[in-house]
Amino acid sequence: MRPRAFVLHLDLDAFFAAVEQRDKPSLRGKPVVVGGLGPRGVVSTASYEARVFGLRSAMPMHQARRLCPNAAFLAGRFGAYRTASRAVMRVLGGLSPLVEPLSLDEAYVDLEAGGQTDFSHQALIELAQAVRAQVKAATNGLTASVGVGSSKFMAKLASEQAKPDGVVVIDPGQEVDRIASLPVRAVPGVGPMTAERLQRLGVKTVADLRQALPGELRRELGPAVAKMLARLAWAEDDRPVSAERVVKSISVEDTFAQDHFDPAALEPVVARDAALIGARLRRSGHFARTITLKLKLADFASHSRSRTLLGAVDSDETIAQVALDLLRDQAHLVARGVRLLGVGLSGFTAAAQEALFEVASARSDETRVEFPATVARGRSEHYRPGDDVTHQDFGPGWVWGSGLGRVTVRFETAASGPGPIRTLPADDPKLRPNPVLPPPDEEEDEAEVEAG
Ligand code: TTP
Ligand code: MG
Repeated sequence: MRPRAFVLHLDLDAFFAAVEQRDKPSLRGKPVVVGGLGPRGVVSTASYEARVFGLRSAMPMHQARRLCPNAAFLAGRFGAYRTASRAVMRVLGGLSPLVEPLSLDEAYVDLEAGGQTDFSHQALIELAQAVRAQVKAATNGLTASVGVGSSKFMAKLASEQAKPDGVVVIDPGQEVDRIASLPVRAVPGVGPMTAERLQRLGVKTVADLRQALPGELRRELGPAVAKMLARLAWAEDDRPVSAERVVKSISVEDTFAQDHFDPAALEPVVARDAALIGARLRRSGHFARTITLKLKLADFASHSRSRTLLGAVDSDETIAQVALDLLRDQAHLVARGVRLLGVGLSGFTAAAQEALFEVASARSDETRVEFPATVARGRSEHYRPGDDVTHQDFGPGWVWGSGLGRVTVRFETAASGPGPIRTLPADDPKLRPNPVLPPPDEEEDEAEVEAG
């Protein structure tokens, strides 16, 4: 570990919602929710104005609508998010050659590799403020929070504490005290499952973790995780910032305390894993075409089956549906006892291919059909809330709502100030979709999915 605060972590504030507020002036200062708008959709993110009502990422959309009925509920515009992300990563690339993107809106930077020599508190605060100003300028107004510390753990913690729109520098020497009273969830790698297991041992905070008996931790979590956590509890984290993160697949796995013999008992596990992994996929800004279900049996035999869909998807519902189908295909194995179940995604693309996606066609197993990476959405009946449109007479605007053959559009842009609303026939020949196209793929885009 280096005694200098050389890791910078940057994370945009309420990213998807902030892009929407930037481009839709009438929504600035108002509750905005971006996510799946269908009956089983979940919240991707909520603006800080909506968070006051208790809205959170991954919350079911129907619950969000109940808690905050007056929010604007938008479907999301990935082209715009990817464009903003690209601009942010460029700014960070100017700071150091060692930039590790974790998702579309989040990255670590190794400041030492970038030639920084002054690691005084004041110099780091100034640097972080300068980065935030550059990000704001490069994205036409998005705010980022920045944390700086002596490790990834500290830098990320610092940026969380800086939220929203702030800077926190954790000086070397402060680390151990700084984390003592935090819940174990603050430790990297501790997800809901691990936290639950720790809770069973009476371990709630980082300080509790330091007191825990090594033998108990090993038994509950396995030797590798136990060792890692024992170190992280003392803020020992020497994970390097690494720019090479070409991740081609992501997965979640559950190892069961007792073997399962009944496929029905595994179905809720599959559904939960699908939601977890779906959230990670959306966070990375990707869509996936291949879904894999892995089973490890009591006799340690390992079986996995994959299905490649015709179109790339990112909804929990579709991932779950295909994974459950794969489970059904392997139901005969379950009788041998399942000790581990995993759901994985691969075949990432930057754009959805919803027009081509039909679950029925997904059932024809293991057939790979190549399609172009982007399919233009484009018929009037497909206008989704938040989509960009343009009208020959009224200019550019966004879809406020649609249905019954009509589209309601607010004619405004990032630069225009709040604009008027008009309701038009959905087949008005003067009205066209006007999507922000995602930037062409560069090498760096490969690195945006978190490993796991
Ligand atoms: P986050 O950085 O976790 O959240 P945020 O930027 O919206 O808010 P803040 O950082 O200020 O707390 O995620 C970045 C984007 O990733 C988010 O805007 C939407 C997307 N996302 C999902 O789609 N699903 C999720 O479960 C999460 C956590 C994020
Ligand atoms: Mg963020």
